Amino acid sequence: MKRVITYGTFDMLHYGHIELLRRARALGDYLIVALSSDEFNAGKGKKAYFSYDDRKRMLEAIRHVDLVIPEHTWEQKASDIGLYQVDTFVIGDDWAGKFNELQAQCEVVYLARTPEISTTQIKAELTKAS
Ligand code: C2G
Repeated sequence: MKRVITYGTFDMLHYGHIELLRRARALGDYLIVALSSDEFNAGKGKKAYFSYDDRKRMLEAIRHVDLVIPEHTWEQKASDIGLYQVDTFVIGDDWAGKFNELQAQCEVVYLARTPEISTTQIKAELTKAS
């Protein structure tokens, strides 16, 4: 069984996220999503609209996703890869090159982001429309 992991906030889930998850899952047989906690998001300078629990519930409803675990720190990736026997680490290419050190443990894949959609853009357009 080929196990894949990816990390992110996945706030206000949109088709860009779904496309990432679909392609990530297609690289193996089992997809783990490490979901940024509300506290970790604060460290990323992000305040998610939906709580961790709500974001987790939405991800768990996606057929491409097999397991959701919390992302608490930047550093946990190396231990997660060992703990969950991960074969492939995947993330969008806005992070290209940032996690190459993980190549010592597993395959590292940067997938092209889906253009024209982001949570930031959605929030900005909703604010403008209101
Ligand atoms: N994404 C995408 N296309 C978009 C928007 C997002 O492919 N239009 C991808 C991102 O590249 C990322 C994933 O969807 O791989 C989740 O995006 P975010 O929730 O913005 O995650 P991010 O804040 O980048 O967190 O430790 C890594 C961080 O937790 C990544």
